[in-house]
Amino acid sequence: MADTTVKRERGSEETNELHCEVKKTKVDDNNGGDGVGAKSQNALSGFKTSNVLSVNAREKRIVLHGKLADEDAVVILEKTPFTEDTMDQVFKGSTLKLDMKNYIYSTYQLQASPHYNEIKTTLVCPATEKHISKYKHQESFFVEETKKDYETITLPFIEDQTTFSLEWVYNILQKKAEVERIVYEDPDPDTGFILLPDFKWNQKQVDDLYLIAIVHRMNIRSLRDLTAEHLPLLVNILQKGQMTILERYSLPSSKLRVYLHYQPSYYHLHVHFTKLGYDAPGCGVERAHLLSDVIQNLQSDPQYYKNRTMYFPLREEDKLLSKFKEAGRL
Ligand code: M7G
Repeated sequence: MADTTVKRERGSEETNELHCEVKKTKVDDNNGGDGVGAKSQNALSGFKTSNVLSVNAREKRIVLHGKLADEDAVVILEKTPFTEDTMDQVFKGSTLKLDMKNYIYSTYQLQASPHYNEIKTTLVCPATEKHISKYKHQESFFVEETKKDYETITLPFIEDQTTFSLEWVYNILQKKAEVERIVYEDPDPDTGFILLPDFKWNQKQVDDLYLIAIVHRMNIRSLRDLTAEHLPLLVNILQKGQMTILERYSLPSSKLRVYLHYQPSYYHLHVHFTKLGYDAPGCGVERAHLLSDVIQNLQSDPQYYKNRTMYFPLREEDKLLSKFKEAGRL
């Protein structure tokens, strides 16, 4: 059987860490650096839940909105996937309570040692209205965005600074945060990028591998800004990203889904690398554009993404949806 466990080498949000003590809440002793990973007092013990933003029984995830030291905060709690190499330990060090037995069938409650019961916890604090809305379960609506709609509705909306702050992206590019998590960097100012684990991935197993490549070039907001001029950058990300993931995680390109989101949440060009077979949030056809397709489209038409009509879902509280409605486009 394939070993899907990541051999760990090392393991921020756009938040004000001084107020909310974000870094110290992580409890992974392998991570090191900057207090990240250090075991510490539970900074979340003072968290007061105001409401549940979403709950997903299948993905074993709950997202809460509440207050932490008088600041609005969003907390995401997620049970993590099993790792094969810990199974022996899980059986050895646990107690077993029988629920029912019938013929050859029996069900139990296995109580493993706390170490094997870690809950991946993400804290956004202080959380803005946008964060609270992002994590809230909402109805979605498909939008058709023509070239003209982009110029008259979407672009002014992006330029109005009403989108999410890019502070966390700049922190990564300027080596102010997550430095020890960088998996690969090509420093070239035109074609270079930083590849690192997405904060949705705990890096303990490749089954749910999720990395992002953030480009060094500034001012490429999204797919819409791409022209044939950017082909060397895109090809570089695809090739070096795939090569690095093969070397580091033994995952060949035939097992990788490499794509861009449109619309993204953060308007600084970045590419998602997820494992094929892992149902990563946002990998569906309504939002994900395969990087290989993007490259081919730009090779056949240098202005492809400038001119075409794009389709994507927006959620009922998205400000961009209101703009489309105000313009009579929905
Ligand atoms: P997106 O397509 O702009 O938006 O992707 P989405 O979040 O709606 O998918 C941004 C990606 O960056 C997502 O996959 C996020 O999980 C990831 N991400 C967001 N933040 C704030 C961080 C961070 O601080 N560090 C890392 N490593 N990843 C992040």
